[in-house]
Amino acid sequence: MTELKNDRYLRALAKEPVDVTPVWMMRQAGRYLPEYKATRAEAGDFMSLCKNAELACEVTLQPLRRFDLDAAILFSDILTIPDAMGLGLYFEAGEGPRFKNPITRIEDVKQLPHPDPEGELQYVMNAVRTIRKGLDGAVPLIGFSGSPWTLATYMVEGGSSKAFTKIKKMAFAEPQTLHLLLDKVADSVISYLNAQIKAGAQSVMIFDTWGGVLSPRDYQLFSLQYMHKIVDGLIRENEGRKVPVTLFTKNGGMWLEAIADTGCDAVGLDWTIDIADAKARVGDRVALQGNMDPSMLYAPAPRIEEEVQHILAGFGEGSGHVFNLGHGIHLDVPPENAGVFVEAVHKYSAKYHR
Ligand code: 1CP
Repeated sequence: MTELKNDRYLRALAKEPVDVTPVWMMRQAGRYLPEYKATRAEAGDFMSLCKNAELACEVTLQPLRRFDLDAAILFSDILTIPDAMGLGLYFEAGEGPRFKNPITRIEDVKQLPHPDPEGELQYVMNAVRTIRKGLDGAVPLIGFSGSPWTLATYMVEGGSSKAFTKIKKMAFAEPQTLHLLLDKVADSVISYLNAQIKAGAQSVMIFDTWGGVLSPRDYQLFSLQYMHKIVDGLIRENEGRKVPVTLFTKNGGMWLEAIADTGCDAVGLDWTIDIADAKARVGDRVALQGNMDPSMLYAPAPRIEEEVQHILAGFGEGSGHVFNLGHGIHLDVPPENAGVFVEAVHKYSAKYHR
């Protein structure tokens, strides 16, 4: 076990003092980087890249070579679990992810297997182990999963969706089918994330990208309840250190108190909430991650710096803030602008940590 050379990210999640605010970017490895496109071309397609531990490690490290980031995130995807359950993940050019065998009936749900993290999903654990070696203690490694609700949207819709009609029909017309699915997926997420932790992930994040399309009552019932179950089932300490868990619900700003009540360590914020309000509501209980609009990276450098300073001022003095974008970086953002963003966070945050 190597000592971490930079543990700001873990310290901020534990609300321990830091010298500057730590920063990383959702989707920091990806198509906005020319070196990513080159490695992906070498791998062939996206899933082959995920399944090749050396290349997955390479693309994980690429953004860290360019920018002074305070955390690395496993290069993989949230759809690995449904793929391992036999749904047949594939990518249609320009169309995003698709499943050959979507879930339509309760019988489909009943026969879903519980994937073995060191079996069908071993390629993910191998990537975690290889990345930990490659990082050599430079910064912590974040593992991740989709939330059961978000994974279920892809499993039932058969791919990306805008209106979520199939899964909402299931939720409201046949709720027992959906609850059985969510419960099975939650169990698989627990063993998947615990395996990532045992393989070397030093923190985990749950992406609930589509929780915000639900009504408040249905969010609690179909999304938050199952994230709560996951939080309760996770390994919370490893290698002599806390393993913090961050929950991110896109468009979940209305529900911060309920999210914090799950016992998670941090809540991820998108840009539709003011971080000062978020801190006033839950900042004594959890750390906050966020929350610059990713489209701000299209702006000239002074505008990016101004926005970073505004968000830093909103959070104010002290630890408990991990700076990030409010969602994934866009694929046509100039990489230099991401550099301006990361540097600005470190430069302008020192005064809040004296
Ligand atoms: O190279 C390519 O063209 C494939 C694009 C791509 C990439 C780079 C996909 C397909 N997944 C990923 C990697 C990925 N996905 C990471 C690791 C990269 C990093 O952060 O450095 C992570 C954390 C994810 C998580 C993910 N996948 C989410 C949750 C986060 C979010 O952005 O909301 C979701 C919803 C997915 C599904 C998915 N996989 C890929 C795409 C294009 C999508 C989104 C489809 C949709 O919008 O419905």
